[in-house]
Amino acid sequence: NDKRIEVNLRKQLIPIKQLEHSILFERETVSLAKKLKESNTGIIAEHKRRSPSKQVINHDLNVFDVAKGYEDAGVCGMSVLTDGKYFGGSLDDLLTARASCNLPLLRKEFIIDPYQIIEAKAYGADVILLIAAILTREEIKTYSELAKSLNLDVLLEVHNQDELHKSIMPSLDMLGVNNRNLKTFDVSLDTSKQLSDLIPDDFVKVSESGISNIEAIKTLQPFGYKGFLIGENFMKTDNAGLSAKQ
Ligand code: IGP
Repeated sequence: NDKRIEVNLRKQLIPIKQLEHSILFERETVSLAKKLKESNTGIIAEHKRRSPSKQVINHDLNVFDVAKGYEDAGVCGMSVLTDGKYFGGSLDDLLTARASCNLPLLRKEFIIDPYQIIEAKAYGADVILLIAAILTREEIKTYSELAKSLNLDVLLEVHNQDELHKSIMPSLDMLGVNNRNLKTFDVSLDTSKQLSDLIPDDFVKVSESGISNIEAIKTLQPFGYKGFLIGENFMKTDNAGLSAKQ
């Protein structure tokens, strides 16, 4: 696995012991799942400069302003892409967002090593993403239990029925259905509609990707969705925060 090698070879890896003694590691985390349950809009707004499907989305917005804008807009949480290779993000972006707002922050990353979970907390995250398509059930269990032990919320992402069945376990807080097929980049809200019934009620349901207007949210709410992860639609504008307000 290429990516695994990359994590291990990343330069200047800070030893785990040091991460565990960092200031942000001591910070009391905020639960995104709880906020979504209490909200009637449930928006998780994302910072995303570029993506494999759209190439450039926006290179001009700085994370500090975007985070502040999202918070002012009254969203429930913010997602920060920390993957550099495909999305042009970094851990610096996560730190900057942390310095700018009090929203629960999701570290949006391809997590394939427990180190990245410790790192997420040390850089100010409240939530981690686990992607069922790239993890075994054993890994999902180990990683989500580690996250829970650190008081981080876990958002588990699926795209089909098999991934969902493989992943259901009590150490997850939120079940995210990605409307985008990561292989073909096709986007359809039908994915969320079709899988909603299969998600047990004890998980907060989140619909991810391709949500471009309030109508989309209104059509998904009757299917039980409490969270809506929106990136491109906000990031493609001159003022991401302002677009999240409308
Ligand atoms: C946001 P969109 O279509 O609103 O920009 O999508 C988010 O769902 C998407 O960035 C995403 C993602 C991911 C990115 C969902 N799952 C996994 C990277 C890795």
